[in-house]
Amino acid sequence: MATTVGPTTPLELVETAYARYPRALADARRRLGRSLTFAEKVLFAHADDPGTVGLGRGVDYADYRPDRVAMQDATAQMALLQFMTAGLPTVQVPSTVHCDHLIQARVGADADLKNALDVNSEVYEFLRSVSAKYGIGFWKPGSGIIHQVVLEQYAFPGGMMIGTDSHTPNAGGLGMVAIGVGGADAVDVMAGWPFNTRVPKVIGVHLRGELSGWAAAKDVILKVAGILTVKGGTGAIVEYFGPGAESISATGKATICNMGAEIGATCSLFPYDARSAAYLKSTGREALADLADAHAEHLRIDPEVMDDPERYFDRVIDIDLDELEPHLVGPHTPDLDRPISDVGAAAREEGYPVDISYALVGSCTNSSYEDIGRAANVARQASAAGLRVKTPLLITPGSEQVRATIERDGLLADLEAIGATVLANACGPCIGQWQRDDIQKGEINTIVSSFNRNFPARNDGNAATLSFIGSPETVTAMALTGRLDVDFVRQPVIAPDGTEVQLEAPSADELPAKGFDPGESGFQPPSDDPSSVDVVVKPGSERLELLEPFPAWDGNDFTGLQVLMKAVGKCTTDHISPAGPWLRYRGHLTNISGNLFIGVNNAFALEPAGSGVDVRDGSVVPLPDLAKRYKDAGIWWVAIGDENYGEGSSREHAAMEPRYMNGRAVIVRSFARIHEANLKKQGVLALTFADPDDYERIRADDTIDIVGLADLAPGRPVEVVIHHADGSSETITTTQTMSDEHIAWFRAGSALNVLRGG
Ligand code: MIC
Ligand code: SF4
Repeated sequence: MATTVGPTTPLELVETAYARYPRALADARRRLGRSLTFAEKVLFAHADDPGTVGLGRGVDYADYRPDRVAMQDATAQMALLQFMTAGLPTVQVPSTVHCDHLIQARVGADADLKNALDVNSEVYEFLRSVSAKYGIGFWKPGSGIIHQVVLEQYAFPGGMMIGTDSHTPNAGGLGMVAIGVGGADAVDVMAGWPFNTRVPKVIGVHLRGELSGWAAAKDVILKVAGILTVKGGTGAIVEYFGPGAESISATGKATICNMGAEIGATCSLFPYDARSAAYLKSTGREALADLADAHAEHLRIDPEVMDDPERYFDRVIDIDLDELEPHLVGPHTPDLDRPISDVGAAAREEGYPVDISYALVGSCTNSSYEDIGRAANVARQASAAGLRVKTPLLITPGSEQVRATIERDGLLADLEAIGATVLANACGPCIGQWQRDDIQKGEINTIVSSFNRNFPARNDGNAATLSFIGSPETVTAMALTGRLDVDFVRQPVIAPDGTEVQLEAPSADELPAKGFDPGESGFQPPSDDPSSVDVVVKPGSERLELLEPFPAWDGNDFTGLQVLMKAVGKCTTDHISPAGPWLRYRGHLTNISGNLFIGVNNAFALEPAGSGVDVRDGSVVPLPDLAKRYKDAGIWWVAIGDENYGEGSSREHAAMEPRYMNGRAVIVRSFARIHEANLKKQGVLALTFADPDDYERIRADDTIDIVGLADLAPGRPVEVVIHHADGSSETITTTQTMSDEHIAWFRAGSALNVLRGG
């Protein structure tokens, strides 16, 4: 059955979703014997069978039926190359593709977009035609960043969606359980299968007081990141509740949910309230707001839970918004959190360069009308006092609708008046699509942004850049002071004539008084004659390559595996398979495998990052070359990781590349959720040291056996034998989180092989 996909969510889809609530919640209350959090309500209402779905939070695997799927261009290529092999005529769930990641920021919006259309034409044409053929809605380059477009058009309170991007949880700002996944998970759902995941734990964040002054929604999540750290949300939904929630706009709530990805949360969620209704109405969805009003009791926490949260949540965090100060996190990790007032001292102690080389506002996290409005308010104060930025300031609007509206309302002009440059409505510098000429590689320098991630080399490809994150108004104020060590809340900015200007806390409309200007529509519906659409993947293309199935498991234990590398400390997906210039090969597994592990700090060859030792001759070579050498020689290998291995992005390339290059297993101290799921999907064994200290036992010239694989069963530990070069050996225990279904994928070679066969 073909699904209709339009530029916005049809009311019927929401009605169908709401119709499931009364029965599902009755089942949930009966089975749990208690009241429910909002997250639990949404999960039960989307369970494949609410009467039997597993109840064990953090233990059971469960099948859910999401209402939608969204994909962005950098991950959609691999997702759709996989979907094409499933042999289905059309997707079974409303799905959309959004072109946002491949636009490089160089000079400004118009020229950059033109250039992107030119250099990426083959990929855009592939995505456009695949979408047209298989019933998928297509958003052209320039229409905006996936999460902003989804918030404006598709998100709805009490809905559930998955998206092939880790910041999909942005839609939680409108009360949607929106989960970031790898492409293979999206393929399952588009093929009509349920989305299978562990029943999440639920962390409650109780918000008291009200946001005011310089404190912004961003500061709430920066504070939460400081408390929970980059792995504290793993396996959990973070549910916000309490009176403070109502003091935050819908887009501010989305900012908070968006950046929940940085604490590893499965997703984050706010209840439906008057601010959500106002946003729905302002974005042309009055009827949807009325429908949500009529179902409001389902779209928030039960009162008993609000009164006694400790009883219902796995953990409760309390934040008093009245006391919240603006914060800045960084460098190199989003949980290194400090109030602005402490940043100067930290910079002196840690030796961070205090002159800021660039300031960047935008990204999917912080590019709403209100965000730009507050930044523009700071800019207007500056202009009135004759100030201009001391640090170059780049602005990336989140969507065409936001861009057209902030242009119409003069907010862009306010920012341009202090010297800001406006870039295309896209990810741009957030994902290394930033051609920066002012510094050399290796030069230590400080940047501040309103983005969400600050891993080394992420923005400009330079691992020596120290990247700090704050709210858009904080970043704008810091562009005016030009320095990390000026506390703009309490200290003045010095004008060129020497006068002192004290910036005041900004205020701005949360929604445009004159309504949104939709700008140029970027939506293309699927074809009504799919058989007439040809999807072209040119043989020999360097950008796109059809996929060959990975071979099935041969039934034998893995013996004599080499250790390709042992990651020390942080190893994010930006370390495993960086983006920036490599985004170019996201549809070509062979070519993108040329970046495998090039950002990793390998214990066996620390300098330069991304090197490994060929145990056969002791030579030190780049890890992708080493993996290729081993593959060409028919040698299988394992990779070893530290804590929270695979943190960050949903890109499944970070799992497909090791598989393709002869990796059999990844053994770590702990995994980030999406990456662990991606490894399993691609048939790689994802193992965790039962004793984290066993990580220390692994040496460069060891060989590894992974034994007892014929008896692999859910929850059963897996034995690993380490053979040292001196002839000694040790046996250690690892754990795994495979369900029967995951074991079937491993045996078949990948989840896709199972889908194709079934
Ligand atoms: C990111 O912010 O890291 C990305 C780029 O949006 C990724 C997706 C990708 O790598 O394509 C994400 O967050 O999942
Ligand atoms: Fe794009 Fe950055 Fe958001 Fe990822 S985090 S979707 S790269 S804007």
